Amino acid sequence: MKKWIPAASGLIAGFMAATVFFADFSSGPSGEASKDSANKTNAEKVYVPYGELDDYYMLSSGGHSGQLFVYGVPSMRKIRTVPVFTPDPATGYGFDDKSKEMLGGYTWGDFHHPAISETNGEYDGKFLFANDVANNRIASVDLSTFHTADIMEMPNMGGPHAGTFVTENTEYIVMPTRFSVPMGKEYASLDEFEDKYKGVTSMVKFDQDAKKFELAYQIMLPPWSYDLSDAGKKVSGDWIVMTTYNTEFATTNNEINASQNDRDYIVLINWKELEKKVADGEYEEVNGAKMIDPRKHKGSIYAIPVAKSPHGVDVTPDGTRFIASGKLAPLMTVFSFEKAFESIKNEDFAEEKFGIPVLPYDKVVEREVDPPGALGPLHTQFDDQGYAYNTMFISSEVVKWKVDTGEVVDRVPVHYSPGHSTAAEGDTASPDGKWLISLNKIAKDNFLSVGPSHPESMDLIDLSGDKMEVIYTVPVDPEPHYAQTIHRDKIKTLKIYEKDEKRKNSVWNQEDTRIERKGNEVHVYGIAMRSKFIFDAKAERADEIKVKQGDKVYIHLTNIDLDQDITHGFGIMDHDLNYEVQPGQTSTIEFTADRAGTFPIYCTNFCSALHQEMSGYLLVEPK
Ligand code: K7E
Ligand code: CUA
Repeated sequence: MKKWIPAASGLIAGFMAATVFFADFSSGPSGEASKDSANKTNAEKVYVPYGELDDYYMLSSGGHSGQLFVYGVPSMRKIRTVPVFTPDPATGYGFDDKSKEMLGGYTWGDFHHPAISETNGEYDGKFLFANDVANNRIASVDLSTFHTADIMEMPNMGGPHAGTFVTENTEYIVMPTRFSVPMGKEYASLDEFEDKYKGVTSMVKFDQDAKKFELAYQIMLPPWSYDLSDAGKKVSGDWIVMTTYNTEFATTNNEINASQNDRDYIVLINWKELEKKVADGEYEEVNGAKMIDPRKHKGSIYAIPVAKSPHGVDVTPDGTRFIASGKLAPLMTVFSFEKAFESIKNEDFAEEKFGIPVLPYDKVVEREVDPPGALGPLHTQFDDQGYAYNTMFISSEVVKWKVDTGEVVDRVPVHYSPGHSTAAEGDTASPDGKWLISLNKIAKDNFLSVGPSHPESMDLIDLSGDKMEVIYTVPVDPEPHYAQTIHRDKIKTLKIYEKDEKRKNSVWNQEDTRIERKGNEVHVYGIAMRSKFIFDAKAERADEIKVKQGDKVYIHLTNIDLDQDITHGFGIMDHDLNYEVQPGQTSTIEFTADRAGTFPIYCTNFCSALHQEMSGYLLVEPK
């Protein structure tokens, strides 16, 4: 058996044999011996000694788990799961009143693309945005607490798969749709697809002080499907670019029918101009959204033909180019913003689709990059040396190439079928290089088997030498769809929630604890501290909640232990209720005491030596 630490390169060699079927390596695997100046072994590179911290946070979507996964890089240790679209009993997310209201009754979401808020095209580490493909929602996570701050549902959309991504200064969070649907999802036969169905993009604003979303406006586009998109930077800062597929308008057997055309489109949108249109009232109101229809409000939206069923499009860090990946066409196509602007200025249009002028491909393209045998390019990341890195889904590899020349300089196998990859600060105006993590859809034989279905995997790739080197792999729960990797210095977390005596429903000392009755509503204003609950300090038993059957009960709990990491839980037996109060936090749960009886209450978070004693009773007196 191999030992786990030094085995990284040996394992890779082992994988190589298993990978022949998947990949055709023209340049062979990269060197297995470390060539970086420090001459560290692969094991040393990933090892973060006890007591030291990782350099980067990798913030990864949890796909249809609806959660956000937080990893440290380079150790690849999982640090936390942050519940976003799915209730989580460990933290009580979705149980307390605020988070329950945010979730709106849903018990799952499909979170694909995290986007960290940006200032001047750099991650600023303040918020992270998340899309829910399944239920047309957008969420924000406050990176000072790693708590979900707001969730908003958007009308007229058919799954905002192609979001989230942010404009240069987080003016907008952009959410293009995957499925086209009739406006308001009203009934319309699929025979009327071309006519009645639309592919809507939402432009969302986020107020960072109030921590609230607002739908600014929507763009009505043809019933194409939209895939992962990006915002421009610097020269292209006013623009967003989106890829499309199914421009065939297929409504059945899409595997074949949506892949007929040799070309689909890249859509180019000037959001600054559209913003002006909206301010000037150039829109229609559709189900509460300000809708821009390019057939009525001309300009600001253009299309460019691109090789068959493109998957993603990424803007280069300097904002001068955008790169579309082929999925079904084995090539990356580099387009020039400058050329596109020139064509637009000269009104050099090849045709028009749905009121959208189509720019001539030849005039906007800069080059096609087609590494021999590399199949299924999906997404592009960048480093600090002018190189691009493309994941190849079908040939299971990462290809490194020079953006300026299209020259392919290196290829490395990953295991297996990578979707996205994430580079350190990889979506910013100044990527760091250093690390690339390949987010693989299939792990197969890499880990101990847990049945027919295995975890997904993440391969850590060292970018510091001339050759890429896969140095480590970790399993991950489905599905680490996409991630962003941000330097740890940019994230400033709270140690505790600040003591705010004016906070609604908060109680900060024993004397103020109380249980108040208003008709059949009972409000408990309690505190949690090591190692007891105090619901009413003046009562005979301070840790007892006594109500009458049928009462509506509100438990407002404040954790007055203002010490980092001292968190308390609150669970009630047989009631399917549990929530968490972090240091200095106040939260409320609400329930109807419809069953008479005696129900123990206890702290669910191991908080002190006397955690086991931190308990009480809920007594529900029969009617
Ligand atoms: Cu992230 Cu098509 Cu879901 Cu690629 S998009 S893997
Ligand atoms: Cu508080 Cu355990």
